[in-house]
Amino acid sequence: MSKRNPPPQTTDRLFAEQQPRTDFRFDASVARVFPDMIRRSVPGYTTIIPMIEVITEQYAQAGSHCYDLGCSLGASTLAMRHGIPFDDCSLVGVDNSSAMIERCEHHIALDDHPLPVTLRCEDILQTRLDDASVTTLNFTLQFVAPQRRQELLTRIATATRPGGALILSEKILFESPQEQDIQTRLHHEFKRANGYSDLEISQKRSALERVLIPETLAEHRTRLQAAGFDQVLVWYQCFNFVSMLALKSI
Ligand code: GEK
Repeated sequence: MSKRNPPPQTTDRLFAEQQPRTDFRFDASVARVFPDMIRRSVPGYTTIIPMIEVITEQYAQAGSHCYDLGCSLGASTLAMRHGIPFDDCSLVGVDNSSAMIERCEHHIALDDHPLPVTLRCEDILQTRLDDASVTTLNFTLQFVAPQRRQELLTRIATATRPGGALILSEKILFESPQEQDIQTRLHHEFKRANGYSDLEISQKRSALERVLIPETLAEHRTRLQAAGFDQVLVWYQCFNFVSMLALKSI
């Protein structure tokens, strides 16, 4: 793995030209523009990443495993790496997109923190989880089929030590149609302010329609509690994007 030549990154123009509707996929073209795409599309992403470091520092436990599930290019993995205050922890990043994992390897290699990181190109529904203190699902659960979400969260909660935490960031739905309209409009305005055209916004929305399935905060809370987490709180919200902290009592 070369430390000298990180893969080039470019501006996201994937939906700039009129094109036939296809489902969004985390392929090589998305991996190439991903840092620009997520920063300009997800309100709060640039705040959430450094806070993952702060939260990880609070909940990581000596000798435990920390997991970043749906790690993409490793932004949240690196935040966790810098937050873990113990050198006997292991940190594992998992993503089932080989294009993401290949580029993630370069990002991890360029970061000179000594804590080793293991990357697995695996489905998070299958990947082995045990003896965890901190697990992150930063905008990943929304891409898992809704009928498989409970099984995944139960596996995470079961693998988590008492006193451990899950950081769960998601795009959400609102109970009130009026609030849904306002928050959706504000999200689109955020994208416009970041240089996306109306055509890009609408083509991306159609591509994600069957792939990214948001749910209400109430649905997330109920599922996290059923999974075995004792406390669930929202620590961040910007428009229709939230980050929750699910805790297991000591
Ligand atoms: C960040 N956390 O930068 N198994 C493994 N990976 C999956 C699965 C699955 N079943 N489903 C989706 N993914 C990152 C951002 S992006 C969020 C996470 C976004 C992966 C998928 O390949 C992609 O890399 C990631 O989850 C979601 O903090 O693009 O909005």
